[in-house]
Amino acid sequence: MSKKTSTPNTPAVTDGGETHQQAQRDGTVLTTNQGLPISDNQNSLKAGGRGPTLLEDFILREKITHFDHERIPERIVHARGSAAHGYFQPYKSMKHVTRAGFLSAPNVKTPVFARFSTVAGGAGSMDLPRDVRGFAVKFYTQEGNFDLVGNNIPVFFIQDAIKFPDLIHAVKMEADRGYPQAASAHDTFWDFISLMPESLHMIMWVMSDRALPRSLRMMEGFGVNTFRLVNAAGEFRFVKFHWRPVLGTASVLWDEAVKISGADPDFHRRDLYEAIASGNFPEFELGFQIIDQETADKLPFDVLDATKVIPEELVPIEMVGKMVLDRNPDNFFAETEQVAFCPSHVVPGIDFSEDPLLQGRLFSYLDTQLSRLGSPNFHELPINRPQCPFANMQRDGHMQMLVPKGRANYEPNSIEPKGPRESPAAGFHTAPVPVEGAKVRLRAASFNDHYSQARMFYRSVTPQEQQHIGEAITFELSKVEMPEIRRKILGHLHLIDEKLGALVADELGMAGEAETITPAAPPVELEPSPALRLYGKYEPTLKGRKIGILIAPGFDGKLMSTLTAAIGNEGAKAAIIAPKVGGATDSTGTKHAAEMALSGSPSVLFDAVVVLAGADGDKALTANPDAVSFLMDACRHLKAIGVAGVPTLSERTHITGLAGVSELAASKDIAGFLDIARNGRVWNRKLPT
Ligand code: HDE
Repeated sequence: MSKKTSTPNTPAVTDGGETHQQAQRDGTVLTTNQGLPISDNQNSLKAGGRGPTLLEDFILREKITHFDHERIPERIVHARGSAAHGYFQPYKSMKHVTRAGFLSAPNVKTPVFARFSTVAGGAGSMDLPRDVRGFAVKFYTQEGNFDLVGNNIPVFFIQDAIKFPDLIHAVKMEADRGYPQAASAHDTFWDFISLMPESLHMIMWVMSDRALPRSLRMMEGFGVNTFRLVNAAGEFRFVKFHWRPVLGTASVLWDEAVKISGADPDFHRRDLYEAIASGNFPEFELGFQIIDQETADKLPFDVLDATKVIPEELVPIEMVGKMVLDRNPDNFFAETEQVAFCPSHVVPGIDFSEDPLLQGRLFSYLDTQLSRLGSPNFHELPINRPQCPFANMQRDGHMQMLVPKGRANYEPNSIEPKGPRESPAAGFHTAPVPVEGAKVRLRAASFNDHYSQARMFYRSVTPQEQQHIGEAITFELSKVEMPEIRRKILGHLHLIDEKLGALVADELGMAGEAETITPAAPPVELEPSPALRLYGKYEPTLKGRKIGILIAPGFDGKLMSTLTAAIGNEGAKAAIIAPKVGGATDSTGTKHAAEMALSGSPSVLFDAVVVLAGADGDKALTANPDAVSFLMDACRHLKAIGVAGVPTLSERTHITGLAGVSELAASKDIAGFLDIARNGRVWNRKLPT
């Protein structure tokens, strides 16, 4: 056995004097948690160079102990999230409807922290499963924190909080086998849905392209539950909260989502972080749908039922202000992980409704923070701490971080007359909503219609969205092993829309097998609401989008520079890809750097693509399976495609002459390509067979 020679550690000499102290103050000296400077962070303390480690090594023990406890329980839902800091500013005073100070004047700028999340998967799951996205915003107002904890879909699966644990158990990985992760395409989920017709409206949304956002910057947000606004005169009205992305909405196709999940599981997180880091700050407008009691009474559904939307055509959305996300968190754990949202965090002027889902949420979030963050003092963590003064008589508890002064830790008291006291004028007042009735456990009859809005949604969206809904349901049900669950869902689909039911039954190879379902309330025809569409609602734009430019030897360098500049002028980003990350040489022999290598940059990562090459490059790309898939996928995913100098590759990938494919023979052709790209997908492209 060879005996390794070990070098004895030479303790670093510190003078303990001014130079060292300054360095420690500057944060350049490594210390223990007690502030003890560390001389060696590479070797543990041993008895002899090759001997056992000594228990005495308190530095090793402190480091490892801290490491062992680095994780806290992840959120039971919405575990995977990404967040950003920013601010909110109203467009105008909303004093006539709410006394909330942060909405009182256009010059009030309120800091915010927004966290976007998936629901079903664990913290390490990928960004692009088919799922609802959380859209939670903490407003640090001068009257306390207001948390608007919403989703990117305006309705919810269930009407009453008591069903939430069942819903989440059903959608999460199955209890015995521990899979699938972050996927609703399995028996337990669809079993639950098949027995809970109230979930069907939400199911239509979750099977739509809304559940596959292109970017967290390009999705709408909704408060979902109905809240109340209360003004200084004590008048109260119902309100639904809406967020609208300034970049417009965009979604990916299912095939893209599947491939992106492999190519870049952090697709959304990276996109948000990079956009903010490069100064392209995501912006969202906040809108209010304000509903007085009289209007609520006339609606054909209950405003307290979270499985229903209030169509904009019936009650318009008033835009009241804008949120700008302009700063990435400094530390993922301290901020994004430890942020604690609670729908019960409201400010004077905002109040709850009796929505039984919301009522349960008012309990759940505070409760979950206690187990997740481990202490009733979680509000003292920097990310959760109000940015206005706060004072009360609550004391002590695990991890108390404040040092309250004085003797009076009770109220009323006479020994500290300047201590905190209640304020009838400025304090929060619950709206004096009349309540009466016997204590009962029942679902109001006004909650009974489970099919009409599901039908309205399906009939309001574009044909492409309808097609994707049909495909998504077919895909999910194809993964369901028990045929009786599929049959029951088919029965529900028939009630929502005969054609949809027939289509899915046919695609499953189960035509005529739908179970007959008797609805609690027969569906009624509602006016379609075109505002529920995802496509064609926002102005076409390339802002915030990413165009992949694949370059290969002999390409036209001038064309590439003009194209890159034109893309920048659109507010989009050009990403240069080459077969090798070192770059590629243009027709004049100049080498251009690449940001990405082709093997790691499939076209699914981009909104539109361009391929530029000379004769040699064309030949090399045609022989490269990654280049072939790059173009074939872009074609299949209906993306705008620009090509120059790649006749052989174009032939090989069957893209020549297809709609939305632009030959970039000269710089003047760039505008045409960008016009197509601005519109998103080329829906009229006939795919080669
Ligand atoms: Fe949540 N939800 N939820 N939820 N929810 C949580 O709180 C819950 C519901 C939403 O980025 C948990 O801090 C119940 C609707 C978001 O940190 C938990 C019910 C909507 C987030 C919880 C609902 C949401 C959560 C888990 C039915 C859209 C992530 C961790 C009564 C309006 C917030 C946590 C973040 C998180 C409970 C239904 C949105 C367990 C009981 C409806 C965006 O408290």
